Amino acid sequence: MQKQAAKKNERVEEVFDLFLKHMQAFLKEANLNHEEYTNFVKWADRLGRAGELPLFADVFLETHVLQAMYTKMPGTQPSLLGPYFIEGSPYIEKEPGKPHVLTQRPNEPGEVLYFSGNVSNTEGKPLTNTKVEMWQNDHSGKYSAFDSDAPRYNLRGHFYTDENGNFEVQTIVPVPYSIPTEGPTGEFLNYLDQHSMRPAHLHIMFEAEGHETLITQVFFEGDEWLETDVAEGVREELITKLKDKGDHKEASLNFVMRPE
Ligand code: MBD
Ligand code: FE
Repeated sequence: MQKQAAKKNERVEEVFDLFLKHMQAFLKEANLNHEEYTNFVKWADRLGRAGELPLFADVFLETHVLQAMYTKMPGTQPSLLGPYFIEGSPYIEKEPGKPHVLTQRPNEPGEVLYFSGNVSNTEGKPLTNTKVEMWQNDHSGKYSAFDSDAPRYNLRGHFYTDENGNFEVQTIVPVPYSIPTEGPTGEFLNYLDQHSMRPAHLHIMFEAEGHETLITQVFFEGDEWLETDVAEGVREELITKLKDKGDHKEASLNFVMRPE
């Protein structure tokens, strides 16, 4: 018996036709030979088997998808979701008058950071009760649930903006991140003679009723990798200052969401 065919998808057909059209022009220009094609297929197979396809796609392609979609739109520029977001982060309660404390180990290594911001929309209205989801690496440069053995939701969590659209969270200062260099993605970086670093960043995602979900990142002035981020995720308006307050650092940034 024949297998039931999957339903035709017009969008897949449209995009694949376009892909082929541009692929033909690209192949002509690149002058690709069959051996190079075979090398590519073998490398892509290693990439998938190593579980690095999401990493590779998010490092080398995602920024171009975002820039094609968003560069001319009002509101805060999105940045990369990246390969290290996981669902189900804990809700972070807070004590009255104090900031939220991002999930962390009892003596989480690193410099204490108080990060605050305001969320409004492109019409200037403050967005109360907006879900703020955050994740970041730890002081050793690792992400929980991936390359670290910290608890699954370490330095991950969510909370909501207050009645004025404000939030404040206590966390640690993230550090520059090297993407894995041992696998097929690292092999590819070597071919390009490119470093593997991303500047230190906070991942942050906002969800508000009636608004487009905003997935973005926050970067810090003076980071040595801002100009050469391997994943090209930096946007000027996402860079803020890390202020030295003696026993801790402070930073803030405001965010603007687009109504749906
Ligand atoms: C990261 O930490 C990241 O944020 C992205 C986009 C890609 C690789 C590693
Ligand atoms: Fe990241």
